[in-house]
Amino acid sequence: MLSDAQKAFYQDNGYLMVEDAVTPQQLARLQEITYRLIDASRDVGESDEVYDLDKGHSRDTPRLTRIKLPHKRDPCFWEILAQSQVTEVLTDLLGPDTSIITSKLNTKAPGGGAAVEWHQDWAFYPHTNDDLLAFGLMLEDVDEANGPLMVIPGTHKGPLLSHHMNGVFAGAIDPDDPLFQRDKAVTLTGKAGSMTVHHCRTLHGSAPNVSDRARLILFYECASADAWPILGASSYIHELGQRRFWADLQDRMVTGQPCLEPRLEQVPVRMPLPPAPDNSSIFKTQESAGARSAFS
Ligand SMILES: O=C(O)CCC(=O)C(=O)O
Repeated sequence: MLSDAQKAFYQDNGYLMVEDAVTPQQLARLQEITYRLIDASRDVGESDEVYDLDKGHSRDTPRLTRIKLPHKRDPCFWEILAQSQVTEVLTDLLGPDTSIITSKLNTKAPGGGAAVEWHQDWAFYPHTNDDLLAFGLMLEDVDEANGPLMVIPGTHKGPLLSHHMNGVFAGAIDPDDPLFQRDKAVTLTGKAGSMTVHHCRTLHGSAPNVSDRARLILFYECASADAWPILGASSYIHELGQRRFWADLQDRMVTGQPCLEPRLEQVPVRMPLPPAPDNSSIFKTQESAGARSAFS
């Protein structure tokens, strides 16, 4: 699927835009399921295991920050990752054996949908090596106004910035960090069906949605099978115990086989501890830890 030039661009810059990552039929199906899920949130009064509600959510006006783990909500979300052109992009960049860490459908509502403060995904879940990436499949057009993803090229090869604030892991950098070169930011806009790719160490964030259209991006975060998680991140997997961990790992394999020999690389790690008062999502982590906003 990816040309050598695209692979080299990703290796050099730590991000990539892939146009027409899904077919029009696949896109239409994903949109239909997504709008059905959003509609079903009308009956939900507080955030739960499926929905993260945004301020102002009501039966009449559903406002969500996120649908959690979409690949567990409908088989179509799994098929797009495991049996489509998206799968080819995954194996082109991470090799034949890959697993999913998590998925989320960030649904920035029109007129204010929350910003995501600048961060490196790696700070949330360090592994034995950094062959991890995130896909962001655009389910509607993304432009400058509806809160596009922004990345700082090349930061995947740089240091891990501090994500601690007020003595806890805040899931965001300090906007005044001298290592934060905001003037280098690239904004990733595109047509529905386009997909962003960013490396787990690439610094990224996104502004609030100031348009009158929803910003729907389906994120899949994946790892090479030889990247093993380091204990201490805020993941359910650490609670599973050995037998359930193994069963869960089989379910999370997207392509190929689990790898029992972790590849240990010299990577910068700082454990995301102690946790923020509410670490149930990135939005809650950043808010409850008192992360300073780069967007206000
Ligand atoms: O929704 C976005 O714009 C960014 C999401 C993100 O970076 C995250 O959830 O880790």
